[in-house]
Amino acid sequence: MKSKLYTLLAAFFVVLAFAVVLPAKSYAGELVIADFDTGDKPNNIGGDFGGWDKDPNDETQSTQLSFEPDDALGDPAGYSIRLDYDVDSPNPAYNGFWMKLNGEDATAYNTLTFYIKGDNNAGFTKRIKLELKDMSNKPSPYIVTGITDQWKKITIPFEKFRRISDWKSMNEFVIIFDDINSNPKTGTIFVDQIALSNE
Ligand SMILES: [Ca+2]
Ligand SMILES: [Ca+2]
Repeated sequence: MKSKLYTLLAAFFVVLAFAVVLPAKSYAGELVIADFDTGDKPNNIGGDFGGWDKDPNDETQSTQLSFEPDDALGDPAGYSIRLDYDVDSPNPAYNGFWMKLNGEDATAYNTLTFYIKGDNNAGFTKRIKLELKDMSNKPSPYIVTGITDQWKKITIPFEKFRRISDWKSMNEFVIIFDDINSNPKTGTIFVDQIALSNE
């Protein structure tokens, strides 16, 4: 009788342990790098970010960054970032968005995720180039295609970023608009909820 009670108790604690441990584990499977929900810098891991331009003196091309009260996860108090790009220039043109990853250790994760959409009024490219860099600063490129005017989650396994050699210490996430991949050459793209996850 007594041993039956112990068995029941043991079973109860095993179930309890799973109930407590499993959700905690899946929660720890994601690191949000930037949700932009403060509507300000820095990102969630203390990293700076902004728009960049191949030639800041060339007024015919740029990416302007601003915060947009349109959150990818539907939070009414949240924000995304709005990138107004222009690679329509008589000169070679490329520009975009950069964000520091502050030496973050990514070895507990295997996937980069974020949300993206375009703006119908301004027009938008369906295709952008990304780069991820570790501290060696070698750009590891990836082309994102199929952007629409609705929020879409992009999921990229780490092995697509072939030139990253040290996932222990990440430096930078970059979005590039250029006069080859960007069509139309001026437009607006929204980005939100950049994260590392374990899928
Ligand atoms: Ca957000
Ligand atoms: Ca222009």
